[in-house]
Amino acid sequence: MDQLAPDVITISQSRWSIPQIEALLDLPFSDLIHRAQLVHRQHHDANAVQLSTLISVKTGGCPEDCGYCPQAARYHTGVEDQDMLSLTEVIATAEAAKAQGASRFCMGAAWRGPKQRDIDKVAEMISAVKALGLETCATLGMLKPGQAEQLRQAGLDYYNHNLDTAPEFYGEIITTRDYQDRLDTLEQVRATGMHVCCGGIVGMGESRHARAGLIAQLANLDPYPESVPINHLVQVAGTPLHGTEALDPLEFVRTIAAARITMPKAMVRLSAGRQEMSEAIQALCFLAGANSIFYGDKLLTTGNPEAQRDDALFKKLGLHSL
Ligand code: SAM
Ligand code: DTB
Ligand code: SF4
Repeated sequence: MDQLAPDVITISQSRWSIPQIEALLDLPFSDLIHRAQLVHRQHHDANAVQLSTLISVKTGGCPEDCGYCPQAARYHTGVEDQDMLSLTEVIATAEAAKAQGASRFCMGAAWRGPKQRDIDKVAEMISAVKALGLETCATLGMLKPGQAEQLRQAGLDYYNHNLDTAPEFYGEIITTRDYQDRLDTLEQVRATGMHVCCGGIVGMGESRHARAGLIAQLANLDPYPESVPINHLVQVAGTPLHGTEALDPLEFVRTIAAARITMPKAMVRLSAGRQEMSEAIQALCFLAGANSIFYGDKLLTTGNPEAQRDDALFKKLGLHSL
């Protein structure tokens, strides 16, 4: 039997220790999913999943050394560099995404951080996308003082900046910016009143303890992020993490459940890695509390399931889109 009674589970907790999260991850699978469902149904429509479309507004040539990333200039991954897209191209893609059913549009750029002229251009994109009635998100790297406020004023609803992994494992993956830099950017975003989108990547060779450490970091942000993307590493040839031993897919599902339980009101996003995942595992992720996906056949540079495939999956599972 589950050690904790259901009424204890539904009381929200403001701080989570790593051992508490490890205890969640260690639960029998059915108990963990049951607890995640209890929390999920208390705060969300269990059969609704938000559709978010991604666009890479500036691709490749990034000076950073994130070991998972196909866009880092120092790795030879075959990703073609692309200067910033025009406003017209972004609007056309956002209109198409909306017509296809997306309600959220996320603009990503392969920068360490934006320069002032970049902010000016992205601000125009944000305003135009917002004017289409889409929820807006941007992920542009580290922000300097004042930049988050300019983005907010342009109409940005969420800024995405991931912690990626636990502090103890972080140095194995990235050396060109540290954990505190990421926390500082998140703090700047929070200070403007914008929503925070912050998550991480699993399947990078980290331990279960490190996955618990990532979830603890996210859940203990005060307040915890409104949006939590959980990415499964997409292994790209040429990156240092290519060839990492595959993670048991059920371990990914457990991580989603832990995110749901510890951050009850957040949108938990089943993010990168769906193309390599079976429908059954995706269904378990929804059961574990994921309530958003990237929709459309491309993430930033890698593939994502075709929209028609996702439509068929939603039909099979009786899910409706938000
Ligand atoms: N350059 C900016 C930055 O890193 O802050 C924004 C764009 S970056 C591509 C956004 C996020 O995508 C990263 O923080 C990482 O979590 C995720 N990501 C990048 N490559 C990935 C991969 N191969 N598999 C899974 N997630 C990945
Ligand atoms: C996030 O957490 N995942 C998205 C979004 N935020 C920007 C990016 C996934 C990128 C996967 C690798 C690629 O396509 O380049
Ligand atoms: Fe650059 Fe972002 Fe990729 Fe890191 S994740 S290499 S910062 S594009």
